Amino acid sequence: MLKISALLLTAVLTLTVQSLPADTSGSADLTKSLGDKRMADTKGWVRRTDAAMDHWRADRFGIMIHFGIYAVPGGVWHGKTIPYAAEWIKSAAGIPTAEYEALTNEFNPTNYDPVAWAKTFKAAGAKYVVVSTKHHDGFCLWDSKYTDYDVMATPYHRDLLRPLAEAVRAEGIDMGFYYSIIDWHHPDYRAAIHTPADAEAYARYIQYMKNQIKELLTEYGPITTLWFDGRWDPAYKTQPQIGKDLEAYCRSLSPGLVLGDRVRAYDSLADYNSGYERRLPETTPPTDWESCMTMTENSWGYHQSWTGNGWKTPGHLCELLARCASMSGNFLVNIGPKPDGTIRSEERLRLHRMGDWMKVNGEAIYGTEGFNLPGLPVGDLATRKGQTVYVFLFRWPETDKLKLKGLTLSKAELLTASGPQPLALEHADTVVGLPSETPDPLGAVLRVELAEPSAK
Ligand code: FHN
Repeated sequence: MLKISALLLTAVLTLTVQSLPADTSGSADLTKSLGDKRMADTKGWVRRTDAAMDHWRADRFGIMIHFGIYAVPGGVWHGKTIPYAAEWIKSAAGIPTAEYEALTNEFNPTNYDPVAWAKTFKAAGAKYVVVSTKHHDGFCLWDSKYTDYDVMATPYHRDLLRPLAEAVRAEGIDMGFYYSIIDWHHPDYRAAIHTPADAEAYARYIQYMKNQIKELLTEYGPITTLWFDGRWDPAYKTQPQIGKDLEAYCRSLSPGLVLGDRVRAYDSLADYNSGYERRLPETTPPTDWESCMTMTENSWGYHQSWTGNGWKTPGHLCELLARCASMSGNFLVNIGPKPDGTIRSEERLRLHRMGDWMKVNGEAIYGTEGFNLPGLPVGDLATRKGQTVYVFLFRWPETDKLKLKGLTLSKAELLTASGPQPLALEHADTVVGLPSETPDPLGAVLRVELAEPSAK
């Protein structure tokens, strides 16, 4: 309470929130044609080519972490399994606020080992991490000056973010923060604005967000990306100026910051399209983009039930990663740590299996762009880096010959755990000598050199 009272004195409202008309000009047709309600207007979108954005783009593979007091029930409330995203349990199980917030008394991740987490992320081959600092329930994982509803109110009583940011960076991985615009806890949050009093309250809430964002962007070392979420409530969605202002504020605090389009109302794109949630686009989008993906069907936070939840195999996850790279997009795979602070074995196993695959095949992912190679019997996933083309063989051809129609090749090799295996060329576009079995049950990569610059 002391923290908040002190801050009330200094709180200054910098934004007057009024019910502005929705700025959706131009986006409706595009949205319809792309069949994607989240896809915003690409008109006027400029691809960022500065070093920070190029770096983000080259990373291709990141890990998202959803951690909070919802991990304590882990999708089970009063003995009943709630078959919905575990981080939504307050809403999905209709838990009264006081009862939900009492979970702070039980949140005590004593086995939390950020160094071990960071080593697992490194072993997975991830290049960036995005951790939920505050989800829709409003609970904060750091010692925020602006609320008492944070980790300091729990028996754990220690900032969870600082040691994670340090450990992640020590592994050479970029640190990013997820931040929910929606807040079920904050008294000034409003889903919709009905009265002038609502507008005033919401303005105070926006200032609260800004205060917290300043903490996150200035007190935790270099944060490469800020991942906003929950822009769909009318209070935010119908007042696009709020998002624009928030975006400008973030950029003023951290000039190279990479921002997904969820910082904005549904009116334009920011730096990339972050709307591909638990799915991938069907064709290469005209913008930078990222797919965030659960390992199970639909739970971001820890859910006790793993079996029967539509989980993905390690091979499936590698294929999704390759599919993203083949369409010049990033892949952000999620984990939901357990309430004791450890990463569940199913997730650890998948991250390690992905890492083993990336050790051999990562050059086909990092720093590449999608390459158009349609009509192959083995699928059409391919990337390119300069004159090198990588063809993903998630379906093994079961024949020693593969024709890459339209390409003029000078060299072909198969990437294997014991190094590149040279293959012969029969014609300028035909690779021969493929072994009868795939060198990697998760999916192999054929690396070819183009003999001459290709327009593809
Ligand atoms: O409601 C959230 C959900 O819990 C999760 O955080 C995902 C991650 O992209 N985002 C929201 C739904 O769009």
